Amino acid sequence: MTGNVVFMDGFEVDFADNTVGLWNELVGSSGFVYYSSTAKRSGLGGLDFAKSNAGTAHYLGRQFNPAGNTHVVVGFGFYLSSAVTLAGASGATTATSVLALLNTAGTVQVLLALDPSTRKLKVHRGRNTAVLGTSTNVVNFDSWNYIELRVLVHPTAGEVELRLNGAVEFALTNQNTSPGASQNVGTVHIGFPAVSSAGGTGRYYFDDFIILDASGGIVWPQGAAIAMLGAEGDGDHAEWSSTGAAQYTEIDEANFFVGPPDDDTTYLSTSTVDARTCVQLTAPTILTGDVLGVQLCTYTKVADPALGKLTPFLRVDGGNYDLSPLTLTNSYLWYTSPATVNPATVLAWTGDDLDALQIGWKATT
Ligand SMILES: [Ca+2]
Ligand SMILES: [Ca+2]
Repeated sequence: MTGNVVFMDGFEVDFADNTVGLWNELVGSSGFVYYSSTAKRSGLGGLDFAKSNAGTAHYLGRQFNPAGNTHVVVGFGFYLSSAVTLAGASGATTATSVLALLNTAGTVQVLLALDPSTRKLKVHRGRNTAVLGTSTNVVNFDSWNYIELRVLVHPTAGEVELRLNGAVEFALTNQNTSPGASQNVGTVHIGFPAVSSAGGTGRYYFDDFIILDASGGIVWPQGAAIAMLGAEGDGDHAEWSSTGAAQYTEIDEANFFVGPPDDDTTYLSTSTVDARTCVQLTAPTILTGDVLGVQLCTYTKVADPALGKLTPFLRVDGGNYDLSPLTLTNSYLWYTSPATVNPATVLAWTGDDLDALQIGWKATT
């Protein structure tokens, strides 16, 4: 297991429409992002993108690594509705876009687009310039497709490989995949990404979205599903103040597809440096195949400027394993902390590991 999880989202929380959820950028002029309990490939929910006005960009974006990655694999479920007429972009390309990988400076390195007339996938260099490859197979209407895109960013020795429903559509080497001066990928846009004066029309669902860093070895998600493990009991540390009798009941409202967190109504808090709290998790619902990784999701803010950080941690077999500290603001935001392997064994997670796992948080200055 060599692919490191960068970011994943199974869209398992019922966020309000037109909010970023676990992402951190939302661009678009009207209602078009819906967290849905029906537009899903697996689990409790998925993401519904509905866009009827061609000509502007509408997307969710995520900056997933400030330093940038040079070699990534993106995998996701993709549903294309036949009920909405596809329209091409109004820019130089005739395709409508699905996903863009940008460098840390905000330049589009490669764009994954859908030809509205053939329903074949195209990978462009840059916003809408050279077509590097076109799929042989087509994206199916009204059912879930699974797309995997691998990109090695380089101005001459770049690589692009596209898989659609498990079939290798093309695998290119010695490509220019880096029109931007910074040769990395630091941001992903999904939906109808920022293509100058472009952006198509259509209706897409996304689910089971994962990005892996392939610099240490290529791992293909191969249709991986993403399941949420929610809080179901207090863990071994309960050193924070609670607005209720238990710790976990104050932070468990995102467990099920019933609504977003309730902010300052029920919560845990502390002003004690190094105080820990942790919770037990619901049993994993996916127990077949390999576990590509775990991602701890935290919804939090800071009220005391002296305690500006929070350290998420994993508790495995009685040991605490701190993840990277989060730098907080005084507004609630979602943070994601990937953990590709079990820190106690430094091996891939197993179902039994996940069943016993506790997750928690430590106040950090
Ligand atoms: Ca899902
Ligand atoms: Ca709460």
